[in-house]
Amino acid sequence: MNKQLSIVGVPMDMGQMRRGVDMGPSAIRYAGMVERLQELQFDVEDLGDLYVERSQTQTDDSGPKLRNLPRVVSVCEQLAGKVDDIVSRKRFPIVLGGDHSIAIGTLAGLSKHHQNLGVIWYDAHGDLNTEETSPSGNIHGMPLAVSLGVGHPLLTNLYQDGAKIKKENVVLIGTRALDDGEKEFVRREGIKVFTMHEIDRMGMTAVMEETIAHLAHTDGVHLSLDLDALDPHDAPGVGTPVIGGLSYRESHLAMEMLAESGIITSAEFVEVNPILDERNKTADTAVALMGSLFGEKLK
Ligand code: 6HN
Ligand code: MN
Ligand code: MN
Ligand code: MN
Repeated sequence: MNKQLSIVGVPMDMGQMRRGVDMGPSAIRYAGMVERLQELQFDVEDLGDLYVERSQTQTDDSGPKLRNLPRVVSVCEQLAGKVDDIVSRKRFPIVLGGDHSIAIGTLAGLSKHHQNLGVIWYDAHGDLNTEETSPSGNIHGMPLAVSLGVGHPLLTNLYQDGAKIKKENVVLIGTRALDDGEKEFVRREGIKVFTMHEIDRMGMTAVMEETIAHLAHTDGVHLSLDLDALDPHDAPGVGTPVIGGLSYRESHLAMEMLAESGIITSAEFVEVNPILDERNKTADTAVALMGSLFGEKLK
């Protein structure tokens, strides 16, 4: 694994309606992220946070179907450039959210360096909505569709024109709250999905073995980890919690298997909202999972 890590925080809360998720990067750092990774002998560079406008004082001018579109676009452009630069310097990017809309920027930046990027979408949700199918108008429910080239042109053509990833290179894990339009998307495109049902039936070990095999032909794998994939018991500080989620131990097992596989080349941890949290539990969980992803148990 690349031992040179670069962290970038994105205090973004405009992809959804609950304030506080902009404080996610601070909460994750406060939970001891940098020290944890340094103990594992990584060279850690913290690039701080991107500048994101405060949303509370601004009115949304883009209509309810794509809330805060211009501002989401500008932050994601900025993030894409930052991620592109990190990878150009041969370092491993770790992006801290912020809401999940930022994945549009992360994947756009990564796509400059990968023709065949694999993506693991570890999330209760599919994030496969478009402005037509979205029940909320919140862009954090759209980043995976956008990265596959489906959505508003300002989003799909961000940083580089068109799709950033291919449908056969995507695996969803922990899914349990798909909207009707998202179910249709998954069926139409034949996307690989391990719902909670499959995880219950197969067990996380088999799910991760299949995931790793499914992505074996790619030229890098990005882990997009939405903390709401976990059960709200272990990750209460998220804006869109869904009961019946992955356990703390299952999630560690998943991260440990990814560490053993050595396939992960970038990661993001999103949707931590300290305002909704219980004593920074969700940020603590994020940092603990990073420990496993970066090989704590292999030491
Ligand atoms: N997330 N599917 C719902 C929507 O509004 O589109 C929820 C999206 C949640 C997004 O948690 O990153
Ligand atoms: Mn998400
Ligand atoms: Mn989610
Ligand atoms: Mn529990």
